[in-house]
Amino acid sequence: MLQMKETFRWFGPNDSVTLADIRQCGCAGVITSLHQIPYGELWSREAIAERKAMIEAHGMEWTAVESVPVSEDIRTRSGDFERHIENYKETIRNLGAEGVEIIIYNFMPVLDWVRTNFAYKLEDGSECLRFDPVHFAAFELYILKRAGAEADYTEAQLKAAESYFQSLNANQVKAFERNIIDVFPGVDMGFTVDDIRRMLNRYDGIDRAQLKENYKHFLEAVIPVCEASGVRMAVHPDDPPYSILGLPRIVSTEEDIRDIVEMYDSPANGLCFCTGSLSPRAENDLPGMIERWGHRINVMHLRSTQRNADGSFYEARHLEGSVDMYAVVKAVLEEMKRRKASGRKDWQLAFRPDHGHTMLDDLQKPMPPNPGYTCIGRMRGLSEIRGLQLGIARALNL
Ligand code: DNO
Repeated sequence: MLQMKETFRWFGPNDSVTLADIRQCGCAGVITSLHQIPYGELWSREAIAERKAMIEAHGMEWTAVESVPVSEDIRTRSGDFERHIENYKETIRNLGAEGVEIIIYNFMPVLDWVRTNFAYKLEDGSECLRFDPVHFAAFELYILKRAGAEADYTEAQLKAAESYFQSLNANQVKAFERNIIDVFPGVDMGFTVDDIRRMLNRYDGIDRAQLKENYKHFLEAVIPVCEASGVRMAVHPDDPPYSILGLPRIVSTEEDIRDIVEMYDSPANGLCFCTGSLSPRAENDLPGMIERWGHRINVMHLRSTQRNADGSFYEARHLEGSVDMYAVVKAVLEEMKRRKASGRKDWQLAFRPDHGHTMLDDLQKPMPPNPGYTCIGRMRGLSEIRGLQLGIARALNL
């Protein structure tokens, strides 16, 4: 019977969710990174081997790296980008030599994923992550003070943003600011608003076409090294999947995916299919995208969002919300079946339940440094998807 490989994200030895916890959730592998190494620097073979041994000692495998971060120098093709690309290539070789075969990364300018609320209360008392364009407008207008930001919002949104911002006290403003500018997975960058302004300035003159050009250069440099090292790249979609801060975002739609696949034709140039990131955009037909681009998917993040009419969304339970998780899992199992039939060695796709709600005991704990990555909420999502895929595979004889 066909089943996806079950994994959990792990933020390394400092993560309060331990490898032993993850094993008890039933995972075969973890997805992790060497978060202690600064963006752009080299990962030595020794450091990789040490981390791998730690995971294997708990009876699991290191399924994929998330992420080997792409530095802002690489994305903007300025500063130290040539050295960073050489380091990236050497890191790929070292990962390949240690048998770690999948690298997740993103090409989002300046910020990684963005939410405006980390503790949005649901009707049952659990909490989830939420993005509200009105709150983001408040950040842009009153904290970042980005020139021209008004043009990205409607009159009604601007009004609502003003009253939202006025409703916050000084401590709330501070927390709100940190939530937006310093949520880089597994690492506290310590960025200030001025840092973000400086980073934004580096994108002067970089439009969509130029960012795609820079991305193409990156792929041309790293994909041949992947092919020679037995490593496959998996680009993570933009989250949310549209332009923010006036910056181009180029991994948001099916057209973007087609462009990326065509930029460099190789199985090593693949996708991390994140249903949660892609779903705030209603026209992203997720099962259809899996059907059409599944051959280039190298790993999956499974979660759902609930879209609202005002453009806001929150992270729904894994089997609820705007994502048809039944259709998604069915499409993935069918893709695995096609792969197996054609003799592909990488027929089995791995997924992690991306994010989970803060619920039960986790509500009593301090806000985790990695919002969305509580153990219990993710375990709930993993278990639900586990049951769903078992049911589909049995019923359809997959
Ligand atoms: C959010 C994550 C992303 C992802 C990176 C990949 O929870 O899915 O931060 O890890 O964008 O580079």
